[in-house]
Amino acid sequence: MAGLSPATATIALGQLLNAMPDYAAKLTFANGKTLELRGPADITKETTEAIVNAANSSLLGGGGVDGAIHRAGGPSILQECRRIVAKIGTLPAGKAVITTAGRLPAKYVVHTVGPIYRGGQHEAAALASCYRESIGIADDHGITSLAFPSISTGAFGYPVHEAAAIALRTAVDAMPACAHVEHVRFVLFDAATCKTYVEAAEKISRESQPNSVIFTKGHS
Ligand code: AR6
Repeated sequence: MAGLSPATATIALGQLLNAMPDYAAKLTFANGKTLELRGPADITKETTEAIVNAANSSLLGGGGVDGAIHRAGGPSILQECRRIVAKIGTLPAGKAVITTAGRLPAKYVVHTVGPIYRGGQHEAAALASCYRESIGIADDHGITSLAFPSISTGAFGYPVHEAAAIALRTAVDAMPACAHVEHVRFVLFDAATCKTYVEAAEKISRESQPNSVIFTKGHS
């Protein structure tokens, strides 16, 4: 920006940043619904109406994204989780429950339990169920936008490329039937995970019916 005054250069830079998409990639469906991939990013900062927590069966918190959500959201989330466990017991892998979101920008937290990876035979169905049940419970609550982390690919050891294909395929298949959910976002904590999800999304768009979905690449 040689030759520009500092003020003009600042405005030009601001305009450039505004014009840059904040997603890494996006799938836009013929019905106008969208599935967006963001990263590297922190799901506790998300402004979608609901965020999803990769919890464990106790629902009492833990490390990873679970720890971050409870720390940022404050104690009211844990109190609600305790009430749920008192009522229904521990939560099996593949199931989901919902609480309010305490101090988080989101209004709700959907808590789901991913499978622990043990070789892949039985875990794929449980992982798909996490996404289906989370989208279902969000839709039942009239939620229009929902953000997921990459469930099971941290402490629970699921290989990211396998998990990404299951996560995206399940979300893409579940969204059309939703009365309320219109925007699903994957908020991916590290660049490598984000890249793997972008590749999986591009593959889904390549394999879809012509004109049913548009794949857009954002920042890289
Ligand atoms: N925002 C988005 N993603 C995050 C964040 C964040 N703030 N923090 C971590 N991740 P994990 P799991 C990513 O281990 O594999 C807990 O202790 C992380 O980099 O959080 O389902 C629970 O209590 C990874 O890509 O969840 C359970 O016991 C992804 O989130 C167990 O871990 C999932 O990593 C669940 O394990």
